[in-house]
Amino acid sequence: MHPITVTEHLLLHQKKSPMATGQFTSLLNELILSAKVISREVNKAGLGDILGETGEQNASGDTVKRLDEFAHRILVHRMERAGVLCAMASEEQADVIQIPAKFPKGEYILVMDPLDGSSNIEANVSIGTIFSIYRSQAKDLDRDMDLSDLLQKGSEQVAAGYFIYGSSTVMVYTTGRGVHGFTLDPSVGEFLLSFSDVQTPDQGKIYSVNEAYWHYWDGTTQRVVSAFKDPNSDLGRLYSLRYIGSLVADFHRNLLYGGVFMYPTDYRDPKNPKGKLRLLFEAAPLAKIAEEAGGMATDGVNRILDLDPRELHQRTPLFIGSRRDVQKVKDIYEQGS
Ligand code: AHM
Ligand code: MG
Repeated sequence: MHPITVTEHLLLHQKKSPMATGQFTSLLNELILSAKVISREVNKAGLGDILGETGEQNASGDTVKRLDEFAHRILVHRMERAGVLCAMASEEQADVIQIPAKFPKGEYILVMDPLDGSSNIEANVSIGTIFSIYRSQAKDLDRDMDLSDLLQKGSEQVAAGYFIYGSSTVMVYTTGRGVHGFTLDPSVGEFLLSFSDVQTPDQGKIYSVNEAYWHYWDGTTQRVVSAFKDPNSDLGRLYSLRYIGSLVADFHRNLLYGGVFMYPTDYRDPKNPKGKLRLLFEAAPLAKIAEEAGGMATDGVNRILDLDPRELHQRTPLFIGSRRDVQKVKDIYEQGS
């Protein structure tokens, strides 16, 4: 059987949408090309001097690895020329990224984490690019975009997805019509459809959390995590702990096998008073994918996609995955301490 390429898949979907102008398909095609370049660099990273730290810190204060910087630069370089965006934001840059006046603009906004999980680069652990696409609310696209143009609720996302650079390179995306996954065939340089309309199991068998932070959590959060290892819990099954420490990889495994990923508030840790993960760059795009696959995502109380961002680099607690598992988390937070 002839495998469907991601380009064919995008074109088929474009035809089904009366709103489609082709701009959106071009946007995804440019992202795919950027990801292929990043994938190539990640695969050969051990060979050159590209590995290692730049010595600088990114907008969130993390030490920047060289590949993070490379991924950020390649994405900005390609996407600003694509003629489909009016602004971008990257986890690697503090402010809104404007499209230079010499390039044509389009109606879309790209929000991205160019290389998530970068602390794992040296150990050959899977890392990834997360992306999120919004439509600009501004009437006049010729002006520079303000922060307020970018601070949209996750529910406004037109599309979201990620690329994983692991044992193979995988792309997962949704435009609100199912979650579809593609695997890069390096021999032909094409992403080929490996699953369409993925639905995550309603209840999983995996919980994923950095349990070393136990003493940074309040009693309610400790009870949340305990629920997944309590043989007498009403969840009714034995869970396994799996934690890679690379969000895209942890999320992807749980999406396919079922389970819950948790990065709670560790309010006694002055470094990360609201947890570590960023609402716009990490939580919102994965929340859109989780919901589209039949799962859920919450900050413990509120639906992630309903949160109103106030800052570009805002952090949020995140509980995401199978519906029944995330509901259990919410129930415990609702009961309180
Ligand atoms: P990064 O964007 O700087 O790579 O940080 C995000 C990563 C996630 O991939 C992962 O889930 C988390 O940090 C792990 O954090 P911790 O080491 O505190 O468990
Ligand atoms: Mg990240």
